[in-house]
Amino acid sequence: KQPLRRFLLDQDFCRQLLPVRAIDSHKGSFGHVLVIGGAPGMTGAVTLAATAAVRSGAGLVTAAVPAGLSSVMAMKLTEAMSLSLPETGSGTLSLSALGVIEKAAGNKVIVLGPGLSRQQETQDLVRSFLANIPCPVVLDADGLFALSGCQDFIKNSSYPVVLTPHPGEMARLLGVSSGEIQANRREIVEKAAREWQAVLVLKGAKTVVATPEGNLYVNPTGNPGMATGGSGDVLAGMIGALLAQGMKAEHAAAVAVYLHGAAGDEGARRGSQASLTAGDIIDYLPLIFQRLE
Ligand code: NPW
Ligand code: AMP
Ligand code: MG
Repeated sequence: KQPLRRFLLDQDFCRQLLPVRAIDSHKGSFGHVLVIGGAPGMTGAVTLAATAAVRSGAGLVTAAVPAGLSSVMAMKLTEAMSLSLPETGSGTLSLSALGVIEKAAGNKVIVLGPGLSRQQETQDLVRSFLANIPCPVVLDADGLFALSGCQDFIKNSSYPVVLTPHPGEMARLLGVSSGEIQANRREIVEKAAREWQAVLVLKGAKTVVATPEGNLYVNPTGNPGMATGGSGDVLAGMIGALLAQGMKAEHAAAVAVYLHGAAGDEGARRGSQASLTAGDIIDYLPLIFQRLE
């Protein structure tokens, strides 16, 4: 077991790590994020993740959703592209989407899980994907649901994996109550990051990011106004975008967590915590990035 290095995240840390845009750069310089998710009734989650990725500097973003939803996605998204994937009878992603995903994955970063659903075949698809990870991955939401008992898959990945559970999802992964997670956040996240060999983002007030090597980042930004549907989907897209721009996984996760909270704080300050929406977090990102440029 290696010694822990603890960091309190701040603006200078983010400024130092964010990629500088070279004068002759082009969209190919900033990576391609492929957001995979969506199910009937949950197109919003993919929309938020994909839009957040666009607003966080990714060169290209594609939202890959079940075929029946791709025209809805095309209506909702302008800057991001959409990709139609094979679907089950209930309109969620089917196992045969795996081949398409593997083909599309080259040179991309995948954000897997927002609004995906917990339909059995869709969950099987996630596990098949995790058994042979083709590129850097951010696993969130219903993507995390499929990870229970399969943590060894990510341990063997040759690409970085970032997991973004809220306390309820972390509790499910460990088979304990969310109360137990909240009572012992740092110790639990440190241990899981080491054991699962993944960058772990345990969300909630004072989000903590832990690495397999024993680094631990604590986030001071954010507020209870962010306890609203879709906030986490925004964060997943942001982490994907920073990964796609070439940041190391732990830095992409830590910087995205800080900026996501800062955007939520700005939204609450100019409006109110009660009225804050996940979309507002995205809308304040330009202001937050401006402070760092
Ligand atoms: P409780 O209620 O406190 O007992 P789930 P989800 C617990 C999509 N979305 N601290 C909570 O426990 C997502 O992307 C789509 C402690 C409850 O049991 C997913 O695909 C949207 N406990 C899907 O919905 C917008 C906490 O966890 C459980 C906790 C399901 O995701 C919304 C709830 O979590 C949403 O993002 C905390 N801080 N937070 C859209 N517009 O399309 C949660 N819990 O069952 O994992 O469901 O997070 O809603
Ligand atoms: P999710 O539950 O996946 O939608 O994620 C919720 C997001 O909002 C995470 O990034 C949380 O850290 C953030 N969030 C929720 N509640 C709070 C809170 N009380 N203080 C700070 N951030 C919060
Ligand atoms: Mg979530």
